[in-house]
Formats: sequence, structure tokens, C-alpha cells
Amino acid sequence: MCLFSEMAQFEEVSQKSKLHPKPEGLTLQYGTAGFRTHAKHLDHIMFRMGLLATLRSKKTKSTIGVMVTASHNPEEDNGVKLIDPMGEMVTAMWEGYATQLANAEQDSLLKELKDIIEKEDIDMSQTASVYVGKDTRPSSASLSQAVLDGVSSLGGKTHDYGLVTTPQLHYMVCCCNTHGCYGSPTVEGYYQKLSQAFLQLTQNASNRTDDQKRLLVDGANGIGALKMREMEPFLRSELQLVLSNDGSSGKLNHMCGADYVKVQQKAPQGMNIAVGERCCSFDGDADRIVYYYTDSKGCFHLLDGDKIATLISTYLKELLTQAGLNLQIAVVQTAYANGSSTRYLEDVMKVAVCCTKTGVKHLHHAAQEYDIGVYFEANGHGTVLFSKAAQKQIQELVKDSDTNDERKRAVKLLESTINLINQTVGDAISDMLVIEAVLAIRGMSVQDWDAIYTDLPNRQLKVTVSDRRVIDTTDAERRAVTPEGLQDAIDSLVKKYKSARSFVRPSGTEDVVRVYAEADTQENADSLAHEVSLAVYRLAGGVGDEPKSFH
Ligand code: NG1
Ligand code: ZN
Repeated sequence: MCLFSEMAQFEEVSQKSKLHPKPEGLTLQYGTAGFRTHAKHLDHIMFRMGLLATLRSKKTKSTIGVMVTASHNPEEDNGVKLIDPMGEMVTAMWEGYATQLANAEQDSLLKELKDIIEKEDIDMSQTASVYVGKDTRPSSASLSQAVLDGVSSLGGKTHDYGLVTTPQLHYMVCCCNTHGCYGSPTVEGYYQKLSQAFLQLTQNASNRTDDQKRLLVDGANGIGALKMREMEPFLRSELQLVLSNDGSSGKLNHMCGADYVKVQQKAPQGMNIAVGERCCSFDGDADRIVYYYTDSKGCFHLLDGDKIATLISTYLKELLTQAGLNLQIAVVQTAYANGSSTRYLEDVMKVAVCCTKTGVKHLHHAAQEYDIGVYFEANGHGTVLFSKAAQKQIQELVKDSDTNDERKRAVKLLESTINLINQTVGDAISDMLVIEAVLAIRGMSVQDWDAIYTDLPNRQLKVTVSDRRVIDTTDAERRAVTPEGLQDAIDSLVKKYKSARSFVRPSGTEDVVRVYAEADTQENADSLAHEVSLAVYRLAGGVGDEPKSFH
């Protein structure tokens, strides 16, 4: 590009950025899942993320995605996530650039932009393409317009997908950059790919009654509900959805959605649940899902990410055996995984289990190390990754005319399961269809699934300290290295209880220290969590009142 046109481009950025001014002094971090805060602070961030996505696109010579959403946060918040060429989350290096660009004061924006261009040696004459999507928040329309403005001010091309779920946008980006190999980059293409795979799988489940096909879905009053309505006709009544919290009256994520159900351990409001009925909840941008039901005694049963990982990995392992395929399967969890799930997977299922730091990008990376990597956070965000070699072996076996019927059936099921899974990122719609298909094929009720193992009672608490960075952890966040004495204190508290475990870590999304405890009874889990909270409060600079006991 000639110097003159490059200068003209920067002039355009400079002019346009004045329409999206940064409030002086405001600093934000690209956190665990992008920028996230009250929507009123985000206009400049969105414009600048449009700029950064354009640079990333020029650098990678691929289409990049920008999703405007704050997931499970309250409706007043918003946020933005960047999507890399294969549909995965943007790399750590570029997360750093995102923070750098977001926090540049108005008069140094161009300087920071040029700094990134220089460091990454970006050819500014390269074309750029950015896909943009948004959730249903009232603020999302103007914020996504700010992203589009950012891209066009640097001369990038945009495709505005409008209202889509986060995983749908990840899927589009992957489809585009793989030139259609992953599917066609349209919302309709997504529905077609997933529903076809789902219908193929459920053909293997005989005599399902309407009751078995019925599923109650809590859409968190968000984008997931809207997209399920669109997708429903593609499923040809093989799944009979009863949608509630569909956004027609209630507020996004308010007393509903996956995060509410997981943290409160109770059913969402706005849903009429009969005894034993199978229910699930999406979060606000439909990248997380949890299942649940209520028993005849009125007891609430949650089937979280750990139960989902167990169901799916058990099913896949069985198919691999039947297909006679020697592929290594592993489950990736975090320290928040219930101890019972880890024990069941390792001791009974003989599946390799690996533990990573909190945050899906860590799980995603770890899962890429195996032929088949099943990863889920306890909160219901997760998916399954199949290595290229594993997919090739499966596809070749499907075509092999020498295989017997049992092997053929198993390998065809594996092939359809791969097509049903959104491998780019955790996807509530895709995960839901996989779970429904597995339950149907294995003839299992939600109660049978729940009975695979019993969760250890657990409790999660938060402690406010003056600086949460004083806590440093190791061993996938399961042990605290600093402050001195904290880990010793936790160790001696844990010894007082049966089947107990506890750890603490600074949150990556809130200004708190999280405390997790599990033990043989709920009362013991609660006491242990409280005692560990007190240790954090005393040894890590607690502020405000001392943590209070539950009982
Ligand atoms: P932090 O705040 O770092 O614990 C939370 C969740 C993560 C992840 C991120 C991003 C828990 C205990 N933590 O992280 O699993 O989903 O938010 O949304 O659920
Ligand atoms: Zn989400």
C-alpha cells in the first residue's frame, strides 16, 4: 500500500474514533471471556475491537469473528469476544493487544494501533473480512454497529449476522475459513447440518414415545430461545420442545438460565415442571447448558457439566470398542469438577482425566492433545474435539465394505456424532442434541443418567479481599502457593472431614476470591467452605465483615 493511502486510512480511523470516544481514565481487561462490564462503558471498546479484528484478519489472511454479548451477566451489561480463524478463541498474545488498544487514551489510539501493526509485521494492503454477531440485549444493536464502524474505518469487509448465538458465530467463522468443509456459513446451514446428524442418530433409537421426545427448555430469555424456535421445524418432531423464558416477557438471565440454575441449585422461574420431567437451561448466549429434574419428594436434581462429560465419554468409549477402533479418549475437567465424577471416570470407566486451570480456552487446548478430547466445565460449558487423524480413521471405516454390521453401526453413529458436535466451542444447542440423542440411543431416562454416580455435596463461596492477586496457585489451581500459611491451613481443615477437598483461587471475572469445598454431607461441605473462607479472610487480607456461617 502506498504511504498516501495508508495515511488516509489512519486519518479515517482518527476521525471515526472521535464518534466512539473513550471515557478518560477508564481501564478494562480482556478477561477470561473477553471484555465485560456495564454496556454504557463499552462503545469505544467495540469500535476498537472492530479495528483489532481487522488487523487480526489481515495478519491471518482469514475471516475473524466479533461477538457482542455478555453471556450470563445481567441484561444491563454487555461484552465482546473475538473469534480466531478456526472458530476458536483468540490467542493470548492478541488478548494482550486487545487490552492495550482498549485502554489507549483518545490521543494515543493511533500510536498503539501502529505499534501492533509493527510488532506483528502486518501488511496493511492485505484485504480483511470480519463476521459480526450479537445477542438480544437492548444495548447490542448500537454496540455491534460500533464494531462494524471500526472494521470499515480500516477498510475491512464485514458480514453482519445480526442476532446469533455465540457458538453459531464461531461455527460461521470456521465454515468460512475451511471453505465449506465444516458446513455452510449460514444460520440455515447450521440448522441443516445439526438436524441431519440428529435425525440420523435418533433413527437408531427404536420406539421412542412422545414423552421420551419431550424436553423442557429454559431459554434464559435470550438468543438461545429465539434460535431454538427457528430450528424446531428442522427437527421434524423427533424432539418436542417446550420452550419457556423465551424472551417474550421476562428479563434476560433474571431468575433463569444455566448460571442461575447451577449456582442456586434450583429450577428457574417461569417454568412449569412436573415430577421427573427432563429439563435444561441455556445461558444468555447459548454456549452453556445444564440439565435437571425434580423427584417425587420435590427434591431438585442437577446434571451439570461433569454429568454431561460422563454421559458423552461413556457413550463414545462404548462406540469405539464396538467399532474396534483404538483411539485414545480423555476427559478434561477443572478443579471445580465434582470429585465423584473424576473417581467414576478414572476408576470405573478407565478413561484418562486431565485437570486444567479454569477458563474454556485452557480446557480446549488440553483436549486437542488427544484423539478424542471431551471437555466440560462444571458449569456446563464444553464440547468434544476429534483429532484430524481420528476423524480420518472413522471416515475410512465407514467406507470400508468389509466391516461387519455391529462395527458398521457403531462407526456410523460415531460419524453422525461428529457432525452433531460443534467442535469450535461449547454450544448449548449442539450439546443438547448430543445428550438427547445419546439418551435416546441408550434408552436412558434422565434419572438413569443421574444415577451413573452420585455427586459429593459441595459449596462455592466468595470472599472479598483488598487485592485478590496475593493468592497465587499451582497444580491447576488446586493448591495455593501464597500467601504463606494459607495452604497449610486449608490442608488441616480438610483433614477434619470425610471425603473432603477444598481449594481457593482468585476469580478471573469478578473481584473476589472463590472458595470451593466438598465433603460427605452438605452440612460438612458448608462448614468446610465457611472455615476455608475464614482462613482466606484472615490470611489474604479480607475486607468488610468476616464470612458468616451457613447454619
Ligand atoms: P471465574 O470468575 O474466573 O471463576 C467464571 C467461571 C468459569 C468461566 C468464566 C467465564 C466458575 C467457578 N467460574 O470464571 O468457569 O466460565 O467465568 O465465563 O464457574
Ligand atoms: Zn455464555
